[in-house]
Amino acid sequence: MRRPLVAGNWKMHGTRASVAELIKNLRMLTLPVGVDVVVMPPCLYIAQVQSGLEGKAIAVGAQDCAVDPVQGALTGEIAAAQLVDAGCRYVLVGHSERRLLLGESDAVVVRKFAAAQSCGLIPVLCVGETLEQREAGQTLEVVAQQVGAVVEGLGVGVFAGAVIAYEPVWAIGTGLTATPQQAQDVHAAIRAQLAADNAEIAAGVRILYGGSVKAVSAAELFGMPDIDGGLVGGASLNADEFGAICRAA
Ligand code: G2H
Repeated sequence: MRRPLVAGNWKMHGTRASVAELIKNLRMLTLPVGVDVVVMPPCLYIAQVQSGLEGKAIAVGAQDCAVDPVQGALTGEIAAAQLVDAGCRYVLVGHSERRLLLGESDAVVVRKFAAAQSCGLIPVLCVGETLEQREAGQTLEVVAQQVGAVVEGLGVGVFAGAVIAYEPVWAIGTGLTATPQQAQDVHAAIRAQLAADNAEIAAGVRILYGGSVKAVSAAELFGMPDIDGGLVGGASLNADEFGAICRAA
């Protein structure tokens, strides 16, 4: 009953020329019916991608937004309302690269989540543990804290229509993928955490897996009961590979 979603996070990759090439190749893809497909280019290229993909069933999203939803004096940031104006439908919040490399706290992530939703964007809340935390047996605790911060700050109701992406940090861009069972265990724990507050919202929220997803690993991951699609980084820069991942959802 949950509609699968596959999102391509292009991260800080691309030039106008390479983006044009990727758009051309994405346009040629045969995409599955019944699966939501999104690409998230660097902000500079959102307008190019939005117009380049016009008429194709691929939505555009952003990789981050400002804590304040509307435009104002916040040098270097981009407001959720501006992302909507540029044609975005989704936005990542709390990607681990921002949490770890830029020091983004749960409090900041909660504000970004709220800012996104207040403008009608679908927030994709990224959560996940580091290798040290997994080895210390803290995986479920860490993820519960990251999800819990949003529930405590905004209420469980905000997850109606929102998306969660579980991305173990040790699997991001490393070529290591969580086994389908490792991922399923965390996805089930997230859903159970939300169900403790609201069973209906928990049953409806889409939880994506991210971390070195490739065409070869996608079908098995997406076949798990609580995995509703993927957040794909490196592999989303190749249209054929991305298309194959979408078709596995
Ligand atoms: C995890 C993922 C996409 P990759 O960050 O967000 O990237 O698939 O390259 O591990």
